[in-house]
Amino acid sequence: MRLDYFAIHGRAISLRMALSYCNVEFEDNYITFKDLMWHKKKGTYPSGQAPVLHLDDGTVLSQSNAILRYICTSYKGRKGETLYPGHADPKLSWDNDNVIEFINDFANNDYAFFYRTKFKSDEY
Ligand SMILES: N[C@@H](CCC(=O)N[C@@H](CS)C(=O)NCC(=O)O)C(=O)O
Repeated sequence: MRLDYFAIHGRAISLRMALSYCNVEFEDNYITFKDLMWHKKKGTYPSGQAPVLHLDDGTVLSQSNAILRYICTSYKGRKGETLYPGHADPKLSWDNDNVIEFINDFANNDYAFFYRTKFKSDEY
């Protein structure tokens, strides 16, 4: 499994944390802005955006929150606990989605501003 994203926390920190917490081995592949533009041009990333998770069977997943749900549905946590139970526990799933949406609001409103002021685009 390989995760493609910049060498920043951004939209990949939750994925890196979830994969680590679930003891899933993955390659943390740091890409550059130029790499992203290449993938965009070639159409190799489903939404033309990063992060992207490459599964061992060749499937390429995009959209950070959808990837997070995929990880938390597919794997158990360190203590063997279910992280995203879906229909089995709608309230716990809502609890998780509530946090995800909160972070999403932050990501949509503040990440771009923060990273644009911190880095030039080709330094990502
Ligand atoms: N909704 C997407 C947004 C992803 C996104 O905007 N990624 C940025 C990097 S942080 C990107 O790839 N930007 C290039 C573009 O949208 O053309 C997600 O959560 O994965």
